[in-house]
Amino acid sequence: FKFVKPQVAFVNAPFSHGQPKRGTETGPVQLIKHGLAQQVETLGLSVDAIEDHSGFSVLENDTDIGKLKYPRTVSAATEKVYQEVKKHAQAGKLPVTLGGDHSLAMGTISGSLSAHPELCVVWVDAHADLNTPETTETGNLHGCPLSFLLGIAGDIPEFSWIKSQLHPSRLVYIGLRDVDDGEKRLLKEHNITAYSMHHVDKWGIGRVVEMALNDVNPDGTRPVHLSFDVDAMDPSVAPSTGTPVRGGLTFREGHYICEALHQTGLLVAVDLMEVNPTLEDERAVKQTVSVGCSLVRSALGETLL
Ligand code: Z70
Ligand code: MN
Ligand code: MN
Ligand code: MN
Repeated sequence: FKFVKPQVAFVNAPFSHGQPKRGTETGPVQLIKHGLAQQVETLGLSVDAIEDHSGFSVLENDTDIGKLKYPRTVSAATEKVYQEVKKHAQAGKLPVTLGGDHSLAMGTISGSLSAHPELCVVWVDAHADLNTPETTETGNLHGCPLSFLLGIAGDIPEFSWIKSQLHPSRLVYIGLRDVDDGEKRLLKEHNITAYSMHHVDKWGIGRVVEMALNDVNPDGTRPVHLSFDVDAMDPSVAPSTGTPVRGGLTFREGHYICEALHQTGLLVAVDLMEVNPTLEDERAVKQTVSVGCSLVRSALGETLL
């Protein structure tokens, strides 16, 4: 299985109700305005016409389910992204989903799994996004997508569209530094491999990526889905995001991850999430959008030489 010069399909997902700060719904349009689609074409890849997706509306009377906030709104948005990513992935294209908040990964990874059942996931984030409806302290669904994908969220009928399950051994994290106590328990309980910033410091990003890929994809045969939360980057590199956490990936460490995943030839989908162009000043926004674009370019094959 190798994916050589795939057709790229951007999935714009203007959505913010998986977390409390409005603004991530303007992420996709700002990334595209910055020239991302043309930049990707410059890499020699063909890009689908950008579709204008509506239907990310906030549902009325969307009362909390337990602690979960905007559950029906999040379910509808993520299911829509699922259908989009599924359609493109089944057509042999490489979907690049531009968020939007990270709850959308329920949709993107479900979509990838529908076309690539052997999928493994590299989740680059300051946060584990592994909370269950029981363990979540905030009720924000962007802190929960992986519990739904792993099938450990319990039975929430509103999310019954999530059929495909990701086995915990097919998930690896890079960049963690703000993990809730409940999530730490879940990581241990399900034996999920995670490389925190401590491991990046200890071994360097080169060895960390090598080990991460060896953990989830030892034979190098499985398709890889990269879900990149821009808050994995240090706030000095990507300031315009809802929950910046100090001590993050440097500019080069973030790009190295993307470059190394491209080099595997196994990348079948990319998410770039949590860019919030309404936070911080104009310079910070421009910097964050620009970094987001260059991370995607690296994942799609941009090289330094
Ligand atoms: C916390 C929660 C989170 C992103 C914050 C934070 C989760 N663990 N994810 N920012 N991207 O609310 O569950
Ligand atoms: Mn589309
Ligand atoms: Mn996240
Ligand atoms: Mn995060």
